[in-house]
Amino acid sequence: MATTITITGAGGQIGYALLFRIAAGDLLGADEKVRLRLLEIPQGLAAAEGAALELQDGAFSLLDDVEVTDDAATGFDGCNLALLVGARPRGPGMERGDLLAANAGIFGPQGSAIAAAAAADVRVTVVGNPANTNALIAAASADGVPAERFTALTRLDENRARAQLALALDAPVSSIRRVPIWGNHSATQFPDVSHATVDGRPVPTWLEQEFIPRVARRGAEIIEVRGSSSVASAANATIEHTRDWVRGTDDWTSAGVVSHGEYGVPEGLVSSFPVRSVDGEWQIVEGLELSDRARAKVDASVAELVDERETVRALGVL
Ligand code: NAX
Repeated sequence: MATTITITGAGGQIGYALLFRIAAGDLLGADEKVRLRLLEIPQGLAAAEGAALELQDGAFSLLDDVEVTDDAATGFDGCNLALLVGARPRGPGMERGDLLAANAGIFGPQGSAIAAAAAADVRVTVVGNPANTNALIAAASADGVPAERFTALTRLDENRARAQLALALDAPVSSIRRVPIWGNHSATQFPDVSHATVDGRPVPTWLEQEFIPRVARRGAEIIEVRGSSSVASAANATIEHTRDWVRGTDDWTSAGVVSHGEYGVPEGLVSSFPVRSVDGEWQIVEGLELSDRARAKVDASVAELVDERETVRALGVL
């Protein structure tokens, strides 16, 4: 039996970086066959079809089948894992409300199509921005699918945070653990060093001042230097997030998951938390102490999520 994986925006940059790693077994391991569904809009179909031809040329032994489509019902048919990468970028003169509305028009119908066509065990990773609120909209539109099956990617932020700490401390990145991201995948995110360890020892707190803006600005820095937004690192984080969800974790990581009121985050919001993956489900790590400073930072990012939800509600989407 192969696992069916749907990638939206498969003709785009992150899609291109994802497809070949999935086909090579990086997501589900070297023994698991995969069936890929590449879902695009009509303008993106040619690029996705080109990628599908290249997938053939890769002669991947794990790749059972590739289908390219612009029809959501076909794209999500029998899907076990959905990686929602395709989104509407912010165009010139577009306000934040316009961006939320345009993406609600994508993620609402995709949530409905997932509910109608996907497999009963479907798990959804939303990458396309604004990722947290897009995940919220998709979940709200997917009647009968538990909201916990919809998550937003904040693993890239966590990876950036761990890498920056490793550089600052001149330590291997593998020695840095427990650097959760709280809140929204946006400039308000709170990368939290207060629980971080390097080789099991606490990380000096003086790092925080320099570190938080550096992590939050990293996406902009990549654009400045590279001339284009993060692609391979985003695909890598998408694979790590989804792989950990399926296979489990032995320590904390970060993911945007639905709140049940943990840490005072309003119920129903998709917010990033420290999480563990146990038996195929994300569990929020509870009981952590938050300093007043940390609390204020979490609250500020969560306030932005509340505001996004209000904007979307005012549009009549939720
Ligand atoms: P690209 O513009 O290269 O690709 C997007 C693709 O999505 C295009 O091929 C487009 O045709 C397709 N698309 C648009 N609407 C669609 C729809 N309704 N159904 C299916 N496909 C659709 O962007 P790329 O660099 O690949 O980035 C994709 C998304 O990831 C963006 O929204 C970006 O902001 C977001 N990111 C999220 C990150 C995260 O950590 N959560 C980090 C990286 C990235 O910035």
